[in-house]
Amino acid sequence: MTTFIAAGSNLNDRVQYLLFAIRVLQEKNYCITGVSPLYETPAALLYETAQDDWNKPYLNCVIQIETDKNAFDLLNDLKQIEHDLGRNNTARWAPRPIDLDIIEHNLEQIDTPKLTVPHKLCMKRSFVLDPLSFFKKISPEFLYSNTHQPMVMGILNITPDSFSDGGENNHFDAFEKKVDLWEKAFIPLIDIGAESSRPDAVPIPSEEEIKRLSKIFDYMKHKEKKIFSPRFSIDTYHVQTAIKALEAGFDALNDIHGLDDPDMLALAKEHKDKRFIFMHHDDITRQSLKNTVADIEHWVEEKINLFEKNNLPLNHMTFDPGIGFGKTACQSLMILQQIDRFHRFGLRLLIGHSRKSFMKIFTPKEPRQKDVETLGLSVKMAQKVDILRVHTPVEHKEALLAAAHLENQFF
Ligand code: A4P
Ligand code: MG
Repeated sequence: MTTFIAAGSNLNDRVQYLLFAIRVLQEKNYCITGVSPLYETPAALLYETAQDDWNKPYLNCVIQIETDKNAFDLLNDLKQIEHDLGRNNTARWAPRPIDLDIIEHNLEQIDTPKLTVPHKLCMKRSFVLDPLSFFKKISPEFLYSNTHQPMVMGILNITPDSFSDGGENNHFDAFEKKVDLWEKAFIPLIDIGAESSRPDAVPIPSEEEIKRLSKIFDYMKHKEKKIFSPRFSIDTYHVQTAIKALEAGFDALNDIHGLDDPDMLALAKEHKDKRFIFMHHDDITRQSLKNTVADIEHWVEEKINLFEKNNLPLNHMTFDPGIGFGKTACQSLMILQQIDRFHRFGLRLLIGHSRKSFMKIFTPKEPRQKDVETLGLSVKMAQKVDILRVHTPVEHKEALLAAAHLENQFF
């Protein structure tokens, strides 16, 4: 029976409490089948009781388990774990080392004084829905609420000619340091690319790409598997590189050629446990501006048909409209303006606007200097997309957490 548990902590070492809870669940013979990335969110508080020192940000995640136990036995176990981890302030919504709630249990409906499943408030709470959406399709009207917080994906380029970070991560040490830094800041996703995709970059063959990535592949194979470490995607359109990356332990593939290559599609069929980002990249610069989004919608529809025909789990497919790829600056801007038109597909939605040249519409700055503009757009886009792919993920996470306080929920 598949069950989802929402876990939250806003006291002391929040990661340790969450890890502890997962470990104890395992010891109690619950089979952990998935853990979402961590979301840092403002505390939702109650009007009557809220005190300043209760207003501490939470770390939340959703834990997917398989169990034969009924929901009441599970609830007893969760209460025991909360107690054992030192939860003693019984006031409602007081700060807590750990809170474990049953969100869904074998799709049962339970409504008793002791237990309500699905949890009665979960459909209102982005700190439950956002991590839950990592596993399940959630209807857009619930997901993209005022308090929705997208996942931030850090861009890590291993290229000597990268236009936006000047190849500074060319050295493996710098790579490791950055991953470590981002992990400590709870950046959930890291996208690693070894070929620059700027408009005038010289394409490289997969052999060269694999050579550039060889140390990273070793790193991925041998790195300690931690529950909350970031998920890694490989940014490549070369099948050979993608095969090696997935074998090495990458969690996802980011294909700027939109899985057009039949071999790439076959790879997706082979790795149904992995995630795939498919980007729109057709040249539409000659199409009329007003049809921009409609053209891309049409392309997405065809892709969805193809994925369905190939039995690919749509929940694992992320759509990227490809800002700056085969588009004029105005077309790129228009996509951002009308991004919510893509919600109807129910696919996870990623935007990669960071440092891109369409910003010439409002700034003459060089790519590397456009981080403030990127962040400005990100904060405005945050409630409409699932993933923001950016060069400055730590600053993004901090800015988004601050902005989320303006939508803080006092019930
Ligand atoms: N109960 C009923 N249904 C359930 C269920 N599905 N799962 C009963 C777990 N328990 C359930 O819960 C109180 C009683 O609800 C239990 O004894 C059980 O019999 P609790 O977890 O002890 O108390 P609580 O957590 O204070 O209340 P509740 O209603 O669970 O509220 P929430 O939703 O857990 O709110 N802000 C952020 N950003 N992140 C958070 O995780 N959590 C809360 C607590 C407030 N603000 C937050 C967060
Ligand atoms: Mg609770």
